[in-house]
Amino acid sequence: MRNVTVGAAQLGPIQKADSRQAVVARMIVLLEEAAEKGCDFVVFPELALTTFFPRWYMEDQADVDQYFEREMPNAATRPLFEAAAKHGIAISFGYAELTPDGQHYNTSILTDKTGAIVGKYRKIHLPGHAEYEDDIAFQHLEKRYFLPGDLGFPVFNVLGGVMGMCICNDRRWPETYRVMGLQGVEMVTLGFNTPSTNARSSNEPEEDRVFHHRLSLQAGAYQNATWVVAVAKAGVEDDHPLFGCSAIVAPNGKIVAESVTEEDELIVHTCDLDATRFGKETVFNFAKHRRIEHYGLITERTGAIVPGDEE
Ligand code: CDT
Repeated sequence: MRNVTVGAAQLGPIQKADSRQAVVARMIVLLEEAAEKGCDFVVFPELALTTFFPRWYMEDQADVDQYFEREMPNAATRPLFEAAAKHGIAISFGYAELTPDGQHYNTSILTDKTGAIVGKYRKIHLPGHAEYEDDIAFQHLEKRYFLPGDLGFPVFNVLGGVMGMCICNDRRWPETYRVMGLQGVEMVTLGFNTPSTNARSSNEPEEDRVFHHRLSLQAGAYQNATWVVAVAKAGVEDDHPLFGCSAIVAPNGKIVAESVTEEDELIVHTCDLDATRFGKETVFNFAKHRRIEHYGLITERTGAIVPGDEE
């Protein structure tokens, strides 16, 4: 057995007015609870340090940049890194990254148990739109504020296993998991901010949105024989509801732990990384069964083209 006890540290809402220091204090409370419960690893949500600001249309770059971190750790987050190192807990969380050469990314980092950053991922599938749209219920401006990630889907040898990250909308794309699956990933962690309603249609119940969330995680886990740990920022942020349902999914695709509130909440599960072996050696033995000679379209083509409609 190669056990890693994971805490999925869901955060309740973060309002525009909340400071990073206040959020980090909440994260440390969850980390302390995780330490008491024996966690090796604690995962926090996407854009964990601020409200989900891509819902707000901004034209002034200074207004946008107030949500970005220029270095990590920094003054606001150092107490979290120190608390994690004190307890010997690895952490992962998402934040808006502004690089020294002025590039903006939706990023997550992974530390080892000493608090050293050993992995970084920049969100690749950016949902939403770049310009203000006046015919939808609320904005989702990730394409305005972030560049698509430029690091691919790397995996990292840490915590005695093979760890990978993705962020929110990435979880809906099978390519995300498969690229990491092809590197032997044993645990994929991700944070998400998912609105409870569809900005473009009032006909999609929250129940369906949660179903698609779970379906994506469970399929990704099963089809790649990996643990998946998905952590929400939940609750009502300045009148905008986000659903919870943070979940830990086993390599057989079954949910083994799930949050029950839309507040700060820790769910814990001891994940045996060796439980990935069965799937990786049987039905999803990639080396034995994949037929890459038939998969060319996956990387050659972005959108669907119906036969007969080619240029
Ligand atoms: N944060 C994020 O990626 N949220 C998206 C909402 C998409 S609606 C334009 C998600 O896939 O959950």
